[in-house]
Order: sequence, then C-alpha cells, then structure tokens
Amino acid sequence: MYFTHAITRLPADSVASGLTTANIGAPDPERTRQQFRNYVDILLGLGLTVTTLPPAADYPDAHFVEDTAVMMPELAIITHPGAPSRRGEVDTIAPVVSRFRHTVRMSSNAHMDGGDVLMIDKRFFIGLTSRTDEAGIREFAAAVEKFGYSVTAIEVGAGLHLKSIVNYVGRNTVILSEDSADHPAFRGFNQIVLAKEEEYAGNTLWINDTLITPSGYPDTLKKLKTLGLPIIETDTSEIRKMDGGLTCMSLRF
Ligand code: CIR
Repeated sequence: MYFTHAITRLPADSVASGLTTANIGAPDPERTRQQFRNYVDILLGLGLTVTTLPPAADYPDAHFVEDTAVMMPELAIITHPGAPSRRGEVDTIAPVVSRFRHTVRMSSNAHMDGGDVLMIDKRFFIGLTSRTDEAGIREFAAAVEKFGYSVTAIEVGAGLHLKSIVNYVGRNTVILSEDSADHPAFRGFNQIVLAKEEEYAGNTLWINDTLITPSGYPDTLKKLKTLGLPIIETDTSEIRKMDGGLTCMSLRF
C-alpha cells in the first residue's frame, strides 16, 4: 500500500459543537485550523497530492473525513456513520471520492465509521463499537471479499474507534493498547504496546514508511524510534478535545 493522495476538510467555526467524550475543554476554531494546516503541510511534505474541501458548518465533525469512507485500490465504500449527527457528511464526501474510485454506498440498515477500519495489506480489521455494527461489517465484507480481502471483526471495549487504540506502523508492527495486545487477531504482528497514560498516541499515522505521531507522548516516541523509520511529531491537542487524532483527518489512497 503506497499513498499518493489525501482528501481533507478544513475544520468549521462550529468545531466545538461536535461530538466528544474527552472532557478536556472546548477547542478553539483557529487553533484547530492551525493544527489541521500543519497536518496538511506534513502530508504535502511527504509528497501526497492533497484535496482540501471547504468547511461544512452544519457538520462540526466533518473534518474527521476518515469516518465517511474507506478507500482501497479497487473501490471506495461510502459508510453510513454510526452517529446520527454525522450521517449527512457522506453526501458531501461521496462526489469527491467518486472522482478517484468506483464507490459502493452502505445501506441505512448498517452502520460504520471509517475510524473502525484498519487495513493492513489484504486484511481488514474492523472494530465493533458504538459506531460500527455487525450489519456494517457484513455489508463491508460482501463488497471487499471478492477482491481477495479478509475481514476480521474486533470487539473494542474502550475508546471511540478501533484506530483510536490500534494502528499499523510499518515493518509488520502494530501499535496498540495493553487491552488489545492479547487479541488473537494481532498475534502475527510485532507489537508496540502503549503505556496506559499514553493511549492517545496509539493514533499514529503511517504514510509510506514515515510515521506521524502526536507530540507530547515521550514513552511512545521512544518505542516508535526502535522501528528505525522517520518520525514526524505534530501537536494535535485541539483536535484531541473532540476525540480526534491523526488518522481521522484524512482519507488516504
Ligand atoms: C466523533 O465523535 O465522531 C468525532 N468528534 C471524532 C471522530 C474521530 N474520528 C476518528 O477517530 N476516525
């Protein structure tokens, strides 16, 4: 998997009205946008072509574009997000995604957030969470299995999405929370296990063998350095206030 493109969306002034469980204060729209711009600059610096959409004021979570679609080489699935307040976002993203991929749209009987979908080569690991249900995973599997992908459902106890606590970081390695470390699905990988107090840094983003990781998590940084890959740290403190992280802010393909 090698990325050449990303789709992102500028955070709206209404950003603080989105969904959150974080309880660490309200984000400032301008500081949020600054952190977002730094993120886009990192993607550009890594050679990606970035399409940035205008803010969607009616959808304060809409800059978390990852949840609205899943991109793969053969097609893109437009999800039916688990949170009712986010469902309208897909109508704004589908026309953009369809410029790049054939799209399949999930039905309204099924629910899925892209933040629950972890793709490692031809394998999908999909979190069963408050946002993604079994019907969503079934519909997803029906669309991708014909292209040779396997789909494994993972019960996620804590955290918003699977990728809040498990991500692929290159070199056959996953970074994951202590609670996920024993999961049979991840036994075939080398593991970087997050310290409890640094679980947020599990949302580290792999782009073509460079790692982008949130700044302020020294234990995780030390562990990531053992992989010997380039690492870029960036401040996501405002993004975190709305339960967001690095993977959430782009669709990569
Ligand atoms: C939400 O609760 O839907 C947003 N405030 C945060 C979504 C983060 N998305 C992601 O991790 N993929």
